[in-house]
Amino acid sequence: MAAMRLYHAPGSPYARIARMAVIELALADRVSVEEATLRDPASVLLPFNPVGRVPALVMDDGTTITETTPVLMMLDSLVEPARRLLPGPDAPRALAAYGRVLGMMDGIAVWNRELRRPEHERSPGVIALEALRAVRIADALERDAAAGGFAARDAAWFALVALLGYCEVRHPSFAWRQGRPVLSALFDAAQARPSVAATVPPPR
Ligand SMILES: N[C@@H](CCC(=O)N[C@@H](CS)C(=O)NCC(=O)O)C(=O)O
Repeated sequence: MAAMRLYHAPGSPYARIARMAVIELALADRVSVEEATLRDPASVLLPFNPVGRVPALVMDDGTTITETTPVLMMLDSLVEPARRLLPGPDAPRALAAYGRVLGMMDGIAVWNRELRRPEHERSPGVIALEALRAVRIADALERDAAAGGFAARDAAWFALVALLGYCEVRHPSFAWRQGRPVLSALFDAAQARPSVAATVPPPR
């Protein structure tokens, strides 16, 4: 029986990285993946995780690890070093790529949250700032990928696929494919990978 529980929400790009990691690291017999509601006072998550966000990894003793990177660190620790997904300090470029993708994910999350507000509550300034940030980072990622980045199937690659997958179906306000053929091709090719195919988010 699985001793650990990974809480997720089907639309969360952060939780999707952890869900793909469970599949990639072949941890399904040790980590059960369970759905939690978000922004819900009755969420199954809250007794373990006052933050109320996903991903959250509940260990068998109740210790709950939150935030994508610490969750990945724990999942990685369950397999032998050669199979781990998170880049270490000995791979600064991969680490930089991972950080860059997470930074863009944070910005897209802010932009998307703003768009979900009633129109009269939206901040045009926040939307403009995040739209500009997204374009800037996506252009840099396009250049990174064109220069040979994202060749390994590491945390940076899975984070990139989760980010683009989120934009594709849940944040269509951002025309991320436009002018970015390398990222588009990378994303399209990624869909055949079982961990990617099994975790596609629902449309919003
Ligand atoms: N910095 C966090 C971000 C996680 C996050 O924002 N998750 C969202 C879903 S995409 C969430 O759980 N939101 C619920 C809330 O804000 O209450 C991480 O690295 O995991």
